[in-house]
Amino acid sequence: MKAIVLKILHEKPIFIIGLSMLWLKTIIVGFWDFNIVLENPLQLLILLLNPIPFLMLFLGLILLAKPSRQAIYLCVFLIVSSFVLFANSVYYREFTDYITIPLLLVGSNMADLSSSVFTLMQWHDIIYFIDIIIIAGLFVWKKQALMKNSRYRFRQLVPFFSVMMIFSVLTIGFANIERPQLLSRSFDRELIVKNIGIYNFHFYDVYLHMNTRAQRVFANEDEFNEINEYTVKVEKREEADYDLFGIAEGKNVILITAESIQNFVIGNEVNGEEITPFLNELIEDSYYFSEFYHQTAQGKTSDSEFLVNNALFPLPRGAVFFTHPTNKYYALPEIMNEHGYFTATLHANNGTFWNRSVMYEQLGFDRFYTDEDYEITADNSIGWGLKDIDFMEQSIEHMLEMPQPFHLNLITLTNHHPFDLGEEDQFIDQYDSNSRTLNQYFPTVRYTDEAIRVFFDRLKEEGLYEDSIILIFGDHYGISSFHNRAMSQYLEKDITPFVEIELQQVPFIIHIPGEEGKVIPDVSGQIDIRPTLLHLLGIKIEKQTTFGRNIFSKEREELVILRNGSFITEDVIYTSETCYDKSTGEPFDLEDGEESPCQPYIEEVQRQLNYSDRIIYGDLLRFEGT
Ligand code: GP9
Ligand code: MN
Repeated sequence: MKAIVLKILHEKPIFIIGLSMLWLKTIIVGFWDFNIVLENPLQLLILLLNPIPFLMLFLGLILLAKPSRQAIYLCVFLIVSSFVLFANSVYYREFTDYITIPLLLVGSNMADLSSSVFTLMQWHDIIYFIDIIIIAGLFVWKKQALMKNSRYRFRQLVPFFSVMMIFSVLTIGFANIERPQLLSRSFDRELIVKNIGIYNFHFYDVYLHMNTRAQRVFANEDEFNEINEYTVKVEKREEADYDLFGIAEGKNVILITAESIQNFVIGNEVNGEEITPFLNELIEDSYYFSEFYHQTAQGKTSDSEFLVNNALFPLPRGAVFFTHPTNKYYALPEIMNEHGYFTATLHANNGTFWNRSVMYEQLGFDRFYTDEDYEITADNSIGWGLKDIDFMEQSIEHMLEMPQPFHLNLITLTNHHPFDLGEEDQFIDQYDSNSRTLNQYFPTVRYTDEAIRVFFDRLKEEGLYEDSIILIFGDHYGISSFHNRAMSQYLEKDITPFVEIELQQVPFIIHIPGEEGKVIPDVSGQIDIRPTLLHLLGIKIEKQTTFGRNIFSKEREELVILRNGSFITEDVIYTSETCYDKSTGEPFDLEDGEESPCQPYIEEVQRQLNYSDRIIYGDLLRFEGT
């Protein structure tokens, strides 16, 4: 081995320089952009080790190529790897997550994200490409000295590849010591990347991609029955409290998906002014779920729609709207249709975004009002499209034409990253911090709040209000952890992992005209919206292979599962493999051998996520009722 390494060093030093710089860069941006925090020396060792097998593999492959082509292959390798790193970093800034293959298949959506992407770039991003510039310079300047024209045979490189294998085994071995069953059990990509490294993660993702594709072929009725039996048990446990059963029977249903509105703005102020004056007022005479979490992942808004319509979890990778639009579902619109409702979604964006037009058909919506159904001009749009106030006003006009009772989902748009808003629509001033995103967030939230006020006023004017039940919920976070410093300044507290989970709370409000207001403190999440709504409407359904629970049920177990495997109960928050005491916000101080209060839930959480994924990957609902 020593001989071959010396030979490469002697004959092709530029390879070693290039790959060493890539290695160093990968480590630096790990800390810098991917927020990697080390808790023990083993984690440092893992971090230093895990890019090595990948780099060695490609070095070996390039060495086997024709000498005249090696320089070009090296450059292509460095450019592609750097781009992978950079693309992940930009994505991570907005989503605190890594890119997966199904996400790349969402090409059309990515184009729409361009306005957001530019605001996410930073001056120090030059680090992602500086090594390429150096290598290109070296090639021009001293190619002869830094790269001899020698060729390598596979036989010569056997010791080299053997050492690469040893490094691979060590990387996987250490990762498994640090986190047993890492690859088979975890839904948390941050944890996976931290332990196996960003490059290996992408290989693992390719494997997952192929594997999930195969699951439908091997799925069978027994698998469905096993999962169904489990969900039915959950349902039985909770057939309690009929207090509110049917109180909204026969009413029009209006669900408002409030883009990127988090719960921390509710009842809160910025520069001494209320951020959501209308919602604050509305809560006074509504059911307000004060600890309600979004459960979305890479599919963002579409994931929230999936949760609400199916009471299943969205997928751990990609957006189910794109990956499984032809599955059999028994979704909310279909149920409402069965009960005589006209069902529609109203959203002033194009129908292909998130593959909505295709997925909505499958979910059973009668109609999808897209950008083509709205009058959109330069004056009434900003950022992603039609401004929310105009959207609400024009939606009312559509509603007046619809058959009743109707079940509608209105999806707002203005409060979307990067939160652009014209002067004339800023009802409150921006915040002042180092994050332009957070600064701009407050006026756009305030604007959407105003749009909802306009909507309510118009409902009343048109006589639609009394006969409706209105549900408002936030689809997902608006401010990612990339803005933690500014967030910490605003909230006047440190943003610990515990607080980060708290920040995943979004508002959920159910307004039933004539009913008194009540704060419901139970821990709940988007997956619970459907059973809760059906309860209020007095609708009971037979097919119940779902995971949501009626929040009004007194016997409901308070357990909310986030898509990455974090979870929340009445007393604990579990995240990043740490069990936090909700009463103190600190990790539990456990004696040696003492079981953590989170332990009893861990298996249940994994099981539910796993079952839900198997339903989707295996298209198991096609076996329901057969
Ligand atoms: C697009 C809108 C925003 O139509 O729903 O989608 P998001 O980026 O939040 O998923
Ligand atoms: Mn959204």
